[in-house]
Amino acid sequence: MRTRAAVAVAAGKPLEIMEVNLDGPKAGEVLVEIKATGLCHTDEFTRSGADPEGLFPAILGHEGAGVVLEVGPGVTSLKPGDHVIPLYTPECRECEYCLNPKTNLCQSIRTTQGRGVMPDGTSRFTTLDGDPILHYMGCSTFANHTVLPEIALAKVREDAPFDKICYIGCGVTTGIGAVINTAKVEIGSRAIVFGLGGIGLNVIQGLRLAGADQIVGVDLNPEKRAMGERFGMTDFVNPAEVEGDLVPYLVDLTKGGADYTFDATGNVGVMRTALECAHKGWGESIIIGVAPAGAEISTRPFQLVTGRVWKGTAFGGARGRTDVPKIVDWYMQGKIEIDPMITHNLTLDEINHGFDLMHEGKSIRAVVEY
Ligand code: NAD
Ligand code: AHE
Ligand code: ZN
Repeated sequence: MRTRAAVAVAAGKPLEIMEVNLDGPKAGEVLVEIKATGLCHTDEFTRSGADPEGLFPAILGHEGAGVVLEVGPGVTSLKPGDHVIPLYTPECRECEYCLNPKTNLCQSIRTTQGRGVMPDGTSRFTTLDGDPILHYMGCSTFANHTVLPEIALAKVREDAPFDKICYIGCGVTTGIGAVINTAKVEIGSRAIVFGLGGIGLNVIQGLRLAGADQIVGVDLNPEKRAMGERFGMTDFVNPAEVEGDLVPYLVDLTKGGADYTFDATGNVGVMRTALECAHKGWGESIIIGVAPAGAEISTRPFQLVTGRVWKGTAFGGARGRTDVPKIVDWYMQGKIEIDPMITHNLTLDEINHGFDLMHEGKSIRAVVEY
């Protein structure tokens, strides 16, 4: 079939909107009509060329929601008409990783996913001239139709709005999951969140859900303050307004250091600050941000010797087919909020403008509806 897509043709170039060919689903695969997709910073990270794993040409996008149109041979858990959220972290429930409760990083299709192809080693997308176009993070939600492995789709309730629940495909689950699954924050904790964007605000609402007493938000953009407070932030710090070193300032503000700190910036200098303002003896710092090619983190080992813990999290430690339907339920029950974070609704033709808004710090989540 033919479908419309935003194609990343080369690193650093704007996405090109074009008609592409899409082959039908092969064994174990599912054809999905994407109804809405969110623009996550990670898509921009790859488009810009900062991702060491970035491949071109590719159809980016990993945050979406849609409807199953057709299932390939052997697919048993889904049928046409089912509502689904694509999962860049699949859940096969059979691999060594899925069988270990300590991780959510299903590895059953990681190699082919990282090469931009389906598990059989081929791509379903081509240009109208027949040249291959690669998949991205196994999802390619910047196409109106896409093909995914069955194990990379969470079936969700049909009354949930696509233009909101698409965000659960990355940002919402990553932020809330980092608090609940990775940090396992206790009631009464003090926490610091660096970066109040599409991920950091969800960390804040996760901290509120977990019953944290103090939630400090740190961002260079003063306009992020209002949204942080809207979701439960108790203190705002703009590093540009702090005289002297930020670490002692934040340690003082949290009465000796935070129980939990979160990096949602992708800046390795911020990651160091986040570790060092965690409480001596027990503070844990969780890296969520994705850092550019070649970047490395550093600190004095003494920071760890004296009891601070450095951790990371992918997709908030969530097992997608199991956890994502539950997060959709939380949204529908009003336990978590999504709507105020979707600041812009765009068409596919406006997708590059969506990335401009992200750069300018004007959007939290821009959502493209097909
Ligand atoms: P975003 O651009 O919406 O937000 C980033 C925020 O950080 C902005 O508000 C910006 O003003 C702030 N910021 C930048 N530099 C700062 C600094 N030095 N100090 C304080 N604040 C600073 O991005 P996002 O969509 O929220 O994503 C955040 C990061 O998380 C990105 O690196 C993204 O790639 C990553 N990410 C990781 C996962 C995962 O599974 N680990 C999932 C999604 C996104
Ligand atoms: N390719 C990059 C790393 C990118 C990365 O860390 N991706 C996160 C998801 S970000 C979603 O917005 C992830 O889940 N990683 C696990 C994995 O297996 O890729 C690099 O630096 O090489
Ligand atoms: Zn993402």
